[in-house]
Amino acid sequence: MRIDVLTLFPELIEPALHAGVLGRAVNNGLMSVSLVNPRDFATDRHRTVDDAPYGGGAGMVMKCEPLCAAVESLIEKNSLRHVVLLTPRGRRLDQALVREMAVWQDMVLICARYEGVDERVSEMLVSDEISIGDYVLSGGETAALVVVEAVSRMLPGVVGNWESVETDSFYDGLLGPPQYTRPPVFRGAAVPEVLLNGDHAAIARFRRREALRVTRTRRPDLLANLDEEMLKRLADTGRKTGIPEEENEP
Ligand code: 9D3
Repeated sequence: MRIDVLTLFPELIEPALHAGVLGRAVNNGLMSVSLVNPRDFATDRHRTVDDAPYGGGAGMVMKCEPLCAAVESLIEKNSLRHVVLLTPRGRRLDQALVREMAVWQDMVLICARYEGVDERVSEMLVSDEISIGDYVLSGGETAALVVVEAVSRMLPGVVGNWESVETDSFYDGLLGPPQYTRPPVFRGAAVPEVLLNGDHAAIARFRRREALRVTRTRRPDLLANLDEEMLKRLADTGRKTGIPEEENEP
């Protein structure tokens, strides 16, 4: 997958591309991420990228010309089909959207600063508008990193340990169970016995039950969204009947 990120602050994104799981994916060429600064496409003496809003009001708006010139140079180079604007008004990012994006050959992510981009950029060039959640950021850069990292994990070979992707997918739509490591007792607090005894079927049942308990306690809204298939998978690996019977509501 090829991703081009359009940003006035490439230095905000650059170091994150070379750390951890994402860093290995980029360094191994499993995905390529290029940073493009719209300022490099401004043609005036001061390389202007923003201007005051028509109609007045606070702040500045990102100008059409440099942004469009930058996007169009990428389209020519790569025959791009997905031009994404990161914006608070966009479709909320979730794992379902991440999966949709993971099959795209390429995308350009446009990061806005100031009060946003001239509406005409959206109308003329943008195919998708995405938000990462209902809180106010100062620009799209951190949102772009969220998209790049989440999408990268869905590409074959990026997460070295495929089991952890499978585990994530098993718990798709659920929170994970609590995890423990050594020592078996820490300041009087013991690790649940079942995890120590090597009975893998019992461990699987325990974890599934715990995942459901944690999800019900912390994010009951997630349980309402589970689809038929997911409920069946959870039931199949359980004792006969699955979810409702095994859960002991306080
Ligand atoms: C305070 C200005 N707001 C007036 C209603 C509009 C506004 C413009 C630009 C608010 C935030 C931003 C900058 N945010 C993003 O570029 C952004 C974002 C976000 O703020 N929250 C969640 N997802 C995203 S994706 C891009």
